[in-house]
Amino acid sequence: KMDWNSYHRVDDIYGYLNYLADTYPRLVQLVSIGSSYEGRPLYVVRISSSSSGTKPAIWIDGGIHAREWISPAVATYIIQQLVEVADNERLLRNVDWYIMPVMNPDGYEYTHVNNRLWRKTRSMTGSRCRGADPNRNFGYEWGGKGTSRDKCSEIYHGANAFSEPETRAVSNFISGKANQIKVYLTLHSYGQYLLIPWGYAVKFPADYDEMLDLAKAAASKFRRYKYTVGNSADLLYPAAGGSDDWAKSIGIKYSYTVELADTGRHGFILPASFIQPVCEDFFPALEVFVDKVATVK
Ligand code: 0X9
Ligand code: ZN
Repeated sequence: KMDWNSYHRVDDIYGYLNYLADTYPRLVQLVSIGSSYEGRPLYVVRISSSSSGTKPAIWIDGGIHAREWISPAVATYIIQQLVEVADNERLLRNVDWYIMPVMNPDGYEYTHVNNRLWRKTRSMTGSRCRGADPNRNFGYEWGGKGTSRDKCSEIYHGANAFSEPETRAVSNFISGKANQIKVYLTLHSYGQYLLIPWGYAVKFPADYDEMLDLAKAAASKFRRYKYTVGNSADLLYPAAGGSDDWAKSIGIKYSYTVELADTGRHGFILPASFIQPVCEDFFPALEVFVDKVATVK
């Protein structure tokens, strides 16, 4: 039904999500939170071992940036592990999961069919250049440093905050569950970093030390790939309008951007042979987040 030896098209991934929802109806719900610019469904997988959504929850998204193919691959792997591996049941005992493997399905398809290195959404901008950078389009410090109003730029921030249907759908969904969601993880590539807000400037949230401790604990779980932990603007560059900053700004305490493998040898064009090792290396780190948010151990 699905494998982690190759990168998959959106239809394949969505087929797998539908299969899981059909096969494990008590555990898995497929929620369509909206439509992409080109009309594709925006799917969030809810994984919960209880029918009432009252447990603290962890959100994970992938595929914000179209060309970062390892990100949807890791997100679908996490879904598979949580749903189909009995040994991982303890990860569901005290936590609900919301996982959106492909936040930018139009861009992702475009990288498969037209341009492997496309990054943005595919919305019409009224110029010859399409798309906004979804990770500059969130409504916190929108339009600040590390963004561009040039529609042809890779970091075009969009016409306004949440101008893109994809970021709007995500923000509406998460806002409605802001009290339940305790951890926000957004999967990107590449660089092997766990990035802590703020990203819009080299500024540190008041609870930065707690965020750093948890990130370090997660990073200590990685065996194969070494991850660097620290402030996003400091380690990379200032970039405003990111999803991580927005999630943090609405009160989701543990909000991180994960830059998956590698460190640049292959970069965005990570060979498919890396999928399995990157997934297997990453998954155990989730335990650290579960233990942090679980009400009862
Ligand atoms: O620039 C980005 O959007 C992310 N790096 S990537 O190479 N995947 O494009 C980093 C985002 C870090 N978070 C914020 N700047 N808010
Ligand atoms: Zn990215």
